[in-house]
Amino acid sequence: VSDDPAAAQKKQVGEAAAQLVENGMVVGLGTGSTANYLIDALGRRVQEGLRFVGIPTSSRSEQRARDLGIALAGFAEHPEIDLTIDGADEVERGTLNLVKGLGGALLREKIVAAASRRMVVIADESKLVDRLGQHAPVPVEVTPFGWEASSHRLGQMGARVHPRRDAQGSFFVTDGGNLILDCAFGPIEDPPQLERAIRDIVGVVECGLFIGRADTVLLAGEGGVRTLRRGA
Ligand code: A5P
Repeated sequence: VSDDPAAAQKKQVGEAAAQLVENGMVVGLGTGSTANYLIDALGRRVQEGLRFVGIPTSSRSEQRARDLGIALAGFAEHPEIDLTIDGADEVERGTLNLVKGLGGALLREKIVAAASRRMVVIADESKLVDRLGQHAPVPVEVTPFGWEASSHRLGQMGARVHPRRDAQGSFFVTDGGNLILDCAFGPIEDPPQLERAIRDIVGVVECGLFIGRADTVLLAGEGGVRTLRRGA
């Protein structure tokens, strides 16, 4: 917590969101440092007797949840999810559209979000922006074959494109075996249109723009946790 100034807020909002889970629910478990606090708090609630099943959005979250004794399931048993709680890299004021995927899990995160009746996003105030793309690049997951062509096309659409690398300098490989191109577009005027245009590129598997998926954002700031609702 000490080397991340936002960590106390992430912890606070992760713990608040854990209270939304009720007995019998199927719950999508997000990825990232904020979601880790959620998973830890849910692990404690399981110790106290809460019964639910989790569908994790990454192998990291799966491991963490398993270690804490949280029951896990897949889409074969539960093709529909009651509630997903996940972090975000940027949240657009008003629309609650999101940029996600700086943690590398955007494909699974989007599949889980799409299967969910409700998506609650947990974030600290630094994530709230007037325009998506203000701080974060849009991560785009592409197949390894032909990634250079996908990158070229994204460049023609106005992005500065950086293939993501791991700490050793090799290409970062997602849970799905794909690559990520971090695409800096600057402030995005029309995120729904950009999402469609990116997804139209052959070789693109998914992109980190989440349009109309979050119903609610729990936002932690110095004054505590406040709730933002879409359109409000
Ligand atoms: C993971 O792929 C992302 O979508 C995360 O939700 C995002 O990076 C948030 O991470 P933090 O909670 O660590 O900021």
